Amino acid sequence: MATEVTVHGVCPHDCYDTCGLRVQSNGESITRISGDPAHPLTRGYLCLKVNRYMERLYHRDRLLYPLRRTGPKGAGEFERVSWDQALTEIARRLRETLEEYGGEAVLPYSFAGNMGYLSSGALDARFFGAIGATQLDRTICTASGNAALRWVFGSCIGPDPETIPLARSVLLWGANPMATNIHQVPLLDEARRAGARIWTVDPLRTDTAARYDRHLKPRPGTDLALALGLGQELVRTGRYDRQMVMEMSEGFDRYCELAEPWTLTRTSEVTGIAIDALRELADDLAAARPLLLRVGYGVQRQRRSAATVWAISALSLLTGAWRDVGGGLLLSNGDAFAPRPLGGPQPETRAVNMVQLGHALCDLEDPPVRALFVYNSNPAATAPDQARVLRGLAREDLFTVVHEQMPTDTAKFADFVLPAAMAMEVWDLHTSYWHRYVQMSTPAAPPPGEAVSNPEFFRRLSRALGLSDPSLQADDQTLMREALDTDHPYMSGINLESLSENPVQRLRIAKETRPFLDTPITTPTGKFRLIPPPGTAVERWEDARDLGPAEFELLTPSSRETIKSSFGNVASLRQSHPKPELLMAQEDMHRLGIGDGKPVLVQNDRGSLELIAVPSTVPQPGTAVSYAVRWNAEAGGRNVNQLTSSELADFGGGATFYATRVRITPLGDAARSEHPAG
Ligand SMILES: Nc1nc2c(c(=O)[nH]1)N[C@H]1C(S)=C(S)[C@@H](COP(=O)(O)OP(=O)(O)OC[C@H]3O[C@@H](n4cnc5c(=O)[nH]c(N)nc54)[C@H](O)[C@@H]3O)O[C@H]1N2
Ligand SMILES: Nc1nc2c(c(=O)[nH]1)N[C@H]1C(S)=C(S)[C@@H](COP(=O)(O)OP(=O)(O)OC[C@H]3O[C@@H](n4cnc5c(=O)[nH]c(N)nc54)[C@H](O)[C@@H]3O)O[C@H]1N2
Ligand code: SF4
Ligand SMILES: [Mo]
Repeated sequence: MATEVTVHGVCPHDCYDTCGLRVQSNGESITRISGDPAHPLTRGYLCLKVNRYMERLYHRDRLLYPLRRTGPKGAGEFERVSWDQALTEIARRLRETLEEYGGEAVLPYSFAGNMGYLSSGALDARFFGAIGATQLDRTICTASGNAALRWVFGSCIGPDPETIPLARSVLLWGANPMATNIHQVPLLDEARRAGARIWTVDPLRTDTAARYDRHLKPRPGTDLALALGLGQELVRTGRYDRQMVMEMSEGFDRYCELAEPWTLTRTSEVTGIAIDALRELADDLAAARPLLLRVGYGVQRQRRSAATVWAISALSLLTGAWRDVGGGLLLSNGDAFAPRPLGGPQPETRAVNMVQLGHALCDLEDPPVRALFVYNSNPAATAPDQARVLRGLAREDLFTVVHEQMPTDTAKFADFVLPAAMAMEVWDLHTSYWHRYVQMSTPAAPPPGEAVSNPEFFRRLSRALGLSDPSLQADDQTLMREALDTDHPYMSGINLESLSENPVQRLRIAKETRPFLDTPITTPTGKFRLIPPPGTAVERWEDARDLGPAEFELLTPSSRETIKSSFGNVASLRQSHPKPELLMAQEDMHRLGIGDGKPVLVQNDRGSLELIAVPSTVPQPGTAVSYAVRWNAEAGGRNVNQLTSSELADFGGGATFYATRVRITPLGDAARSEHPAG
């Protein structure tokens, strides 16, 4: 007889909130997933997506058995094989590659599909380290912003989100918590009820911008000018924290030199924000306390990403925002956590920047990439410069292994697809890049079919290849113990025993601890850096080239219904937008003769894509929006990443997804005949 169990789970997806889950099962399969009310910040409720998790967990397309390719690459034609057959063949191909080309011909590709400690950067990293594979620089999301934070502050630490209700002025800068960080919304609302003014700085009229008090709409990619302009105004009027700037920082003179040209007039011209609004914001920055700069990753998917995050960080120093509990700058709390990394020592092999996967697959030599292992990621849909990525994945001489839960666009290109367990079916430990809780996730039921966890997949691969190092076979309990075996004071008393009793534990750091005032500044000199990160061209400003008549800035930010491509096949989340859409300002559609709901061709030098045009007040004229990212399979094998560039941002190697220019033209006679004047 099956027995009812309820366990504490953790949402594994790449999201600020890292929610606590309550997972019920009958011992054989999971029967219900809800929020765990015992989590102090995620408080027992879940987002739109994870409220539908049962639909994803036992989706009829969920991968249950190993598959071997039978058709041409990308056709998605497979036959079922046993794990033994799959592993024997994979090991044979891998040995051949290692003998003929060496370890660097093998490329792992993974990101944060599952953020658990055991699920990424653990036995996977040990395995690829053991065979001397090419390293992957995992840059696609936060690299430039985080590099800028580490440059200015020494680490990615911000105020505790539990202190947000204390703030009396909040800037949500390139962040859209209504979609991406839903558990922050009640904290912001609480601050507002207590009298806080909340600003949104976003080119788009997002739900977040609509909810709060003031909305500044910079032209995409001009936030560096905005931040320097505000800083210039604070310095010019003498309204800055002299002690923080003079005694705790270095490079104030250089900062002043760089900010000096950014008068409010010039700032207004470049950003498109009215001078009065700039002045009002500068006044708030100068006076309102506690002041929280809640920066989102949206500002750092532009060309001047790191310089922008540096300049916004400088505002946190000029204003002395860090002095107040509830104030400071919060982009990431990722470095507040100290579990021990599980990946082990890595050999000195070449590195590939994951943003440039297309280039790596199509162009690398000495050696070429001959074998690709994808897990926790779906690059055929999510990587930029997609045409090149797909060309690379289609290479007949590339051996591709994909460990997945779903038949993704990437899995379609695999030689072997291996079924992956879901988070509610495996042991794991989780931290968060936003809040300060460590959580243990307990499996509620076994994985269906022959699906296995990420650590188990890599144990099997290591055995198949005959690798003898015992650390490659470490079991889950050992890995969890190793991760928690740290003498970091924040982790004191957080161990397997205490987590088994209470699976949601706060780091041992008081909410009132002010980063960098009550804790050390960890830059090499122990001072904040007002000098910009090296190589960022702060002064070489090319004014944004004017847009041609059918030219647009294309933004492809996070959708409320998915996490990037994850959840893209959950039907109930798709109902309201069955086809990939392009949101445009009504006047742009009218000007170009584009009818509501009509197809348009969106193109640039990298690729093209058909989308359905929908009039919207979200974008301003000259900007168009398509939420990222839809499955390629929905639209003739392509999505918006046909249009995005693999150019790297200014520092830290990050992606530039939001620096995309496109031309938009109506498609089909129907659209044209409705607007003969178009
Ligand atoms: N529902 C949902 N939640 C998610 C995700 C998801 O896809 N869906 N993704 C997860 C992931 S992987 C991440 S990294 C986080 C990201 O979550 P956020 O940090 O919120 O970042 P983004 O969604 O990339 O962008 C936020 C906002 O930046 C704006 N933006 C774009 N360009 C500019 C610019 O030049 N200047 C300014 N000021 N703003 C700009 C966009 O219009 C967007 O509204 O969210 C996570 N949570
Ligand atoms: N145009 C555009 N493109 C973007 C962005 C954008 O804003 N605009 N954002 C970028 C950002 S911020 C990010 S972070 C990337 C994210 O891009 P990806 O890393 O590709 O993230 P997902 O699309 O969520 O795909 C994660 C995959 O991992 C699988 N998975 C989940 N859990 C497990 C597991 O335990 N084991 C295994 N083996 N697999 C698992 C899921 O089924 C899913 O297919 O996308 C980037 N792409
Ligand atoms: S996706 Fe984010 S908000 Fe939704 S349940 Fe997971 S962690 Fe929570
Ligand atoms: Mo991300």
